[in-house]
Amino acid sequence: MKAKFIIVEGLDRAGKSSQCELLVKELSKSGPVELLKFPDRTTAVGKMIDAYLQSKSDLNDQAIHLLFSANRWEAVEDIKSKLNSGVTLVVDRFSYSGAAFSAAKGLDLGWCKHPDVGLPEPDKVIFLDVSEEVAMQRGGYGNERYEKLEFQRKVRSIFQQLREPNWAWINADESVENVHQRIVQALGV
Ligand code: NYM
Ligand code: MG
Repeated sequence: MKAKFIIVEGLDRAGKSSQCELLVKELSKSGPVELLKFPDRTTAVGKMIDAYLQSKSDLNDQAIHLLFSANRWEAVEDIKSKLNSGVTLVVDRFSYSGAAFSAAKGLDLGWCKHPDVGLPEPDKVIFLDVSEEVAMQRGGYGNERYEKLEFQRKVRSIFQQLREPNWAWINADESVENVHQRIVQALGV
């Protein structure tokens, strides 16, 4: 199997982390696979993002947007070298989250997309669409910035604008196993 760059997107509480883990397990049956997650909170830039998300620091909307983008750019050599050496990457959030969460604050969508131009393009985007009711049943949102119903609604509507025909838009309200099966079907593996 040729290495693929697979991006998993969705609102908070959509089940991305669990689904990414299951997908990595499944794909590893047919070749090398690794999981990446953005924001990567372990880098210097990632630590600034983490402080912002936890409201331990304040940054203006443009500045934090550019930090999220920088956090992807600082991984670009690693991403490219892995893909070139045949490692499929499953990525928990990437540029689409970057655009959707910042544009939901009222920033221009075109401006939001621009800093990510030139980053690797996905072979497939899986969007996990969770309803508000199920997100609430899953324990509701946490304490981080953006984890508010009204804001998540706006983010979802921007994701709908970003959606392209090749996205797999998957109902994430179902059981973990069902959602996993749908993802596997969408990828044709
Ligand atoms: N987020 C994530 C952004 O606002 N911009 C980005 O570029 C990325 C990758 O960070 N609410 C937001 C979405 C989430 C938050 O992500 C933290 P996670 O996957 O919950 O750790
Ligand atoms: Mg979250």
